Amino acid sequence: MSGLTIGKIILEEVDSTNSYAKKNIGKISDRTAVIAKCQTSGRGRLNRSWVDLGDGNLFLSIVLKPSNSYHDIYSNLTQYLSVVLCKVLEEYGLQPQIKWPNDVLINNKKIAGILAETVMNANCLKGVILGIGVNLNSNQEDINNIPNKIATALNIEINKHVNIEEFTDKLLDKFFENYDEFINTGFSNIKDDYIKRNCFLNNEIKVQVFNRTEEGLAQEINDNGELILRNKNNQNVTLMIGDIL
Ligand code: BT5
Repeated sequence: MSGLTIGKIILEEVDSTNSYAKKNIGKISDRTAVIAKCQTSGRGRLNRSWVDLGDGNLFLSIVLKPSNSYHDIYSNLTQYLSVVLCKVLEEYGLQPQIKWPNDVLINNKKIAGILAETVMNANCLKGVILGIGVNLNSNQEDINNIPNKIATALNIEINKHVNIEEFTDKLLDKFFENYDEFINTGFSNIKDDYIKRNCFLNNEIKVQVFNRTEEGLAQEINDNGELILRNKNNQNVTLMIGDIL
């Protein structure tokens, strides 16, 4: 059953579902899913790109309009979506893991990417665009050609073609099942679910934060979803964003 309150815009081809949602934010209502069958210029964070692996892969942007002003917990929506995605992948018999802040991995290989963008007009929040790409159906050769990343796709992991509509509906239903509760309570609402799937805590790690690198023991995820590193000077460093290397 697909979520009854979710509007859907389905596009044959687009540059990027996030860019489309951004351009049309005034016309798209709250809780709308923009889905493209083909994406020609998919975007990752920091100007990186997201590779379209052909038919049967998911390119989705969820448009949300939770209030007229920005609240810090909206930045945790990417972590919320990573937990939702893990729960859906678990229904396929897999054991996904989360690499802070929101990479979802299967056996250490990246299966999905999440990109959140906010659209503001002066101090007024026009919307939050939560973009997600999930590799659902690919061949190993195309996966191997993804630059700078060891990746995988769901069909490779379960050895079976994946029905994209079924997967999309599962993801959207699960997302909206607890969305209102999450918006009202914030990261603490999913903290346990997030931590139990993590693959980085208690490890010595390096984190790229723009052009600097922080190094230390990944000690904790706090109630805001931030990563606390204990560095070699025994100081705690709190990170909001970054890439674990
Ligand atoms: C992300 O960025 O992982 C966020 C990607 C979000 C894509 C969705 S698709 C729908 C919506 N519309 C958009 O335009 N974007 C969103 P980041 O953490 O910066 O990772 C990007 C890196 O992941 C790239 O530099 C590659 O190394 C790798 N990558 C690219 N395509 C991939 C793929 N299909 N599968 C796995 N890894 C990939």
